Amino acid sequence: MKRRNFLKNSTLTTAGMLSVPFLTSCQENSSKKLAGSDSSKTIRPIAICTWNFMNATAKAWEVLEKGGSSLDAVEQGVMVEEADINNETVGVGGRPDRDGRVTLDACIMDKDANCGAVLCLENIAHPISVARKVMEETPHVMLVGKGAEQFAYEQGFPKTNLLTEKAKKDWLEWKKNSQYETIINIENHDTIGMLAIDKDGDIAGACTTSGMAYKMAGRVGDSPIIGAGLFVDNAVGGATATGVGEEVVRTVGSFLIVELMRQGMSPQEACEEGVKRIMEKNKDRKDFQIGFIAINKKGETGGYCIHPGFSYRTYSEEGHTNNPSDSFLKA
Ligand code: SD4
Repeated sequence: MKRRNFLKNSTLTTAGMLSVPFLTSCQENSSKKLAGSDSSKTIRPIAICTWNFMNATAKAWEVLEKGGSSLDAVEQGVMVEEADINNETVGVGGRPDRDGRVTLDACIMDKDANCGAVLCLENIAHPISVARKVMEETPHVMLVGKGAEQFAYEQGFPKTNLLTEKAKKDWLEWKKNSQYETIINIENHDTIGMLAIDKDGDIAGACTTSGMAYKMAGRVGDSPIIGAGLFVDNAVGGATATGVGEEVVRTVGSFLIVELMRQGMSPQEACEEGVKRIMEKNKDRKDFQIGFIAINKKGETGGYCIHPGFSYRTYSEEGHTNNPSDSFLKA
């Protein structure tokens, strides 16, 4: 049975319960205007993603420009990074766990609050597409490990070696010292989270990663967790995250940001508040990076991070820009 049909009634009911009283204030309270965006005007279609992934947003734009759905746009957009062996934090070429296994996490969410995720998936090059199949072809939201892999083969995905020679060499080098640490803006932070609005004004999002380099076997971060690494509410907007997933999970970061937008904050203000909540729980710790991006129903965007160095890419009919994000800890 298709998940869409299976859950149709219950998702509609939930959306109805969650929606309303503050919706209109989203626009009225948008005080900050971001580079390249005019807050008086609705900008869509539009695609945005974490970091400066120009090819990924260009692909998403190609879909949107032809009148394609935001769901197809985010899937096809992030697949570009999953296939790029030079991106060491996503898909093929991703850094392995400490035992040398590349395990991938991804999730996707559509305009109707349907969602799907795969966690700790091995040997499959495009976890985002498996996540979409989980959403569309099963009654479940998440599949993990061997079960997810088995499901992928059943759906026709080919077995692929994800560990490149370079990633293997780096891992063997790392094993000599076995230090488990993150280097801000350099290592572990090229996860792609993407949000898009299509010509009908519908929002979808996708997030995909190989997670933290040299993580413990079985470790999963925020990226495939709906509400943490990604959240979309078609009545309000969407948000997605990159960085140290444990901290994003603790505040259910992306859900929080969407809820803040529902209460009237602009995407920028909501991302700032999301980062502040994390820092309130980490008063003595400044050795990690997190970046959030968000979009609202009008196509206004925002991004904020802990440390300088994070940026997000926007692609719309107004052109494409790399937006340096303001940061909690100034340079
Ligand atoms: C994680 N949030 O697994 C991911 C890591 C990340 O770029 O963003 N990498 O915690």
